[in-house]
Amino acid sequence: SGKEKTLAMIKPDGLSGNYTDRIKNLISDSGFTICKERIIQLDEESVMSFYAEHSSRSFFGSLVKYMTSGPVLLMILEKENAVADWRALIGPTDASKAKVTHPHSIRALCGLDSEKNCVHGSDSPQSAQREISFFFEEKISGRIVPKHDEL
Ligand code: YYY
Ligand code: MG
Repeated sequence: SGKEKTLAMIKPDGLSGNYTDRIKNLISDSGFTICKERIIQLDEESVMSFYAEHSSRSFFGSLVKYMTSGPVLLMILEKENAVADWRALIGPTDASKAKVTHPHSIRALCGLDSEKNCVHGSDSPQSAQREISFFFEEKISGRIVPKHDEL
């Protein structure tokens, strides 16, 4: 029963809407440790690479625009069963449905719809490994925002 890591992201609307403190409180109250965090302004190239599995979907262009509309907060979260537990805490993809079916989820709290759903979570341990290395080990294209911008 070792600890597991997952990749969490507060998307542009979550960050600009000042939900960060509430989300971080939910993170620590749920037993996660934040191992590393960084704020970055993603560019189109890095979003297209991050969401490559969705590149043929009709919503892809709009998704890229949304994800580059402002800085995001990236976090590596750690606990036992981190991947599944973080997915459970954020709730379903469509935030408007989450408000009905999962009213205590983070997406219900701060999301809007199936695109603007305020947070991301890796969907499997394999995805978590890929996404953590994508954002924390590779030199991704995008602008690193100085830490004091978080406040
Ligand atoms: O993993 P999760 O974020 O819950 O959903 P995915 O099905 O992987 O979709 C990734 C991302 O794409 C979603 O968070 C918003 C966007 N999206 C969308 O804009 N419209 C949809 N109908 C489905 C997904
Ligand atoms: Mg997904």
